[in-house]
Order: sequence, then structure tokens, then C-alpha cells
Amino acid sequence: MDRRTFNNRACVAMLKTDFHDHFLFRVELDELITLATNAGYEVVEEIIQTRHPTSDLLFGKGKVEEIREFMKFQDIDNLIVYNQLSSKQFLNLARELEANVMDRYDLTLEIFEANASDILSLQQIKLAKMKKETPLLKLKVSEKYKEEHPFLMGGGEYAMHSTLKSFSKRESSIKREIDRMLREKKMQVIRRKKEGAKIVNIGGYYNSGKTTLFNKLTGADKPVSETPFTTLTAKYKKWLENGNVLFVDTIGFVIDLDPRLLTSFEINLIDFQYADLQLFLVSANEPPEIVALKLSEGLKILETIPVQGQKTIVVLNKIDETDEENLEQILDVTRTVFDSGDENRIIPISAKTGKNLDKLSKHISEKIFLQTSKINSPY
Ligand SMILES: Nc1nc2c(ncn2[C@@H]2O[C@H](COP(=O)(O)OP(=O)(O)OP(=O)(O)O)[C@@H](O)[C@H]2O)c(=O)[nH]1
Ligand SMILES: [Mg+2]
Repeated sequence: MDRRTFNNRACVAMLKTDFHDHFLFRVELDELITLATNAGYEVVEEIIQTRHPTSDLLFGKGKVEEIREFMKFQDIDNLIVYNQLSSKQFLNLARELEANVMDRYDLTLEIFEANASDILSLQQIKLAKMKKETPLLKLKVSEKYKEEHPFLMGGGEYAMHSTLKSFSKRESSIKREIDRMLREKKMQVIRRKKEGAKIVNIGGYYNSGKTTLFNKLTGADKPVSETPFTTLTAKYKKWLENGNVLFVDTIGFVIDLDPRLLTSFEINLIDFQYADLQLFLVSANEPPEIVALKLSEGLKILETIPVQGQKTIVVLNKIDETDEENLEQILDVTRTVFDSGDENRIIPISAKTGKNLDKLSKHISEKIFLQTSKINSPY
């Protein structure tokens, strides 16, 4: 479709395939709305259809017609879809609606792009976008080919093919550059570890206060904000209490994390893989069922990263914004979800006020140095 300018009014839409889901979809859709709003969209309407997906449009044909009418009438230019769209679905929806269509992955990349400042993040975003565009281009080429010249290729198709070729060339050169940076980063981390440094990774949901905690523990002054994905690039800094320990502040997780994000941002996994200890942050100023969901999903993601059996401490942050009763319930659900058999691996804190940071520090020390002495000890 032509590249006209779009306004910032948006519909968010979800195809709900689980007929019995009365809770999760709401959390997921709310998170999508938060992300969209933070990306600068004015979310005007949400549309949910419960059915099996269609291969052409994801939603049913009638529903798409309804969405089209609504968007036209309300002067809405953007459709943000929760579900992952295939190239075919994306192209068909964009044509049917004559609108800017994106899925959650595109939206996340858009936010990443707005926040990225370093070369590596920008290269990773560029590559992720190219990977996404290649199948679309291919689809367009094959459609045009079938439609116009069943036997011969016309000039337009040659142009498309040459675009594809130069696209894949650029893709490979960016990939090589990223690989080089990846190797460099790995070597740097390995060198630090050889020199005796212990690494503590601060992971968890976006906006859970990872950077606030990192700043408190290391004396750093990294930017902190309510905007999702404020932190895209990890930073290593010495612990104020013990210079042999390095903390890493990493990129945030989202619920139902798109696996493509994990592979595209491979460099971020290094911080998890080489850490001696994982701190996993979840905001405790939310209802217990949300905390439970975020925690179980987050721990599942951690399991997909081939970390080398390090210990995890679950840090329930922002307790200055929760009352005692809510915190008790949160502790209960956390114990159920994170059944480590060790009470000291669940620590409620406030990174902002500093509450319980001494307790957290004590357990960090114990966990890192105890682990090491066990490994070194012949007994
Ligand atoms: N009330 C309260 N707010 C906090 C606390 N810790 C962090 N915040 C606030 O939560 C927001 C997000 O904090 P960040 O430290 O940027 O969170 P993050 O996890 O690094 O976020 P991303 O980098 O976007 O993934 C900011 O507005 C902080 O001021 C806390 O203990 N209590
Ligand atoms: Mg951050």
C-alpha cells in the first residue's frame, strides 16, 4: 500500500482462541494498551474476537469488515494486533483496512527504536525489522508474478528481485557486524570472570525497578522512568559493598514474550548466561494474581535461556506502594510459584526508599560466595 501519513489513533485487537480464558487475555490486552500508549498511540477502541484463527486475515471476514467500517467512521489509521501475524495475514489486513497494521512484535520494535541510543541496539533492531520484512517482500514478489505474467517475469518483478537481493546482502553484513560485537562482549565477560569477578544479573519485567535497584547498589546514575524498555543495553558496574561483584542491569521482560525478541536480542542473553546469580524483579504494587502470572511466565522464560544452573532470588519490589495484606498474599502466591524450599530467596524490597536493601545485600553475598566455596571445597 502507499506510504501515506497516518494519524496516531489506534484500535487494539486480539483474537482470543481459548474460550475458557476469562483472566489472562485481559492482562495481556491491558499490557498491549500500555505499550501502545507509550509508543505514542491514542488507543480509541479495543476489539476482541473469540474464534479459531483464519489463515488469510487472522480474524473472521465479517469481523474485518466491521473493523474496517469502524476505523473509517472514527478516523482511526492504526490497527495493533496482539497476536503474531503471518506475512499473508499482515498484507491482507493492511489491504482490507487500508490502514497501518502491526502486531505486538512490531510495536515492541517501535518502542525499542525510540529508546535505543547505542549502535548495537540499533543494529539489532534493524536486523529484526529486515527479518520481518523479507517474507513480506517475497510474498509480494510471488503475488505479482502470478498475477501479471504466468510465464514470464516483467520488469517490475526483476526490480523486486533485485531489492530482495540487496536486502539479503545488507542483512548478512549487519548480521556479521552483530556477531563480531557478540564475540567481543562474550570475551569481555569471560575475561572479567577469569579475573575473579562475580556477576549478578538484575532481570525481570519492564518498569519493575531494575535500574533503580542497580543505581542504588552500584552508585550509578542510569536513567529511570515509567516508560517501558527504558533500558535496552546492559551495563556492568561494581557493587559499592564489594568491588569483586559486578551487577548487570538488563532489558525488561513482557508477558507472553515473543520468542523472536529473545533471538533478535541475543546479546542480552549473554548477561543472563554468564551471571553467578539472578535477581528476578517483579513489582509488588499489583494484585497477587498478576504477580503470580508475571512470576511464573518470567521463570519460564529464564528456563528457556540456557543459564548454567545459577540460583535465582525473586525480588518483590515497590513494597512502599502496597499494604501489608496485599504483600502477605503476594508472598503466598510467590512461594507457590517459586517453590525453591529456601525462604531467603524471596525478598520484598523498595529500591526507591531503600527498605530491606540490607537484607537483599546480605543474601546476595551469601548466595554468591557460598556457591563458590561449595564448588571449590573438596567436601
Ligand atoms: N514506588 C516505587 N517506585 C519505584 C521503585 N523502584 C522503581 N520505581 C519506579 O518505577 C519506575 C520504573 O523504574 P526503572 O528503574 O526505570 O525500572 P526498570 O525495570 O529498569 O524499567 P525498564 O528499563 O523500562 O525495563 C520509575 O518511575 C521508578 O521511579 C520502588 O521501590 N517503589
Ligand atoms: Mg531499566
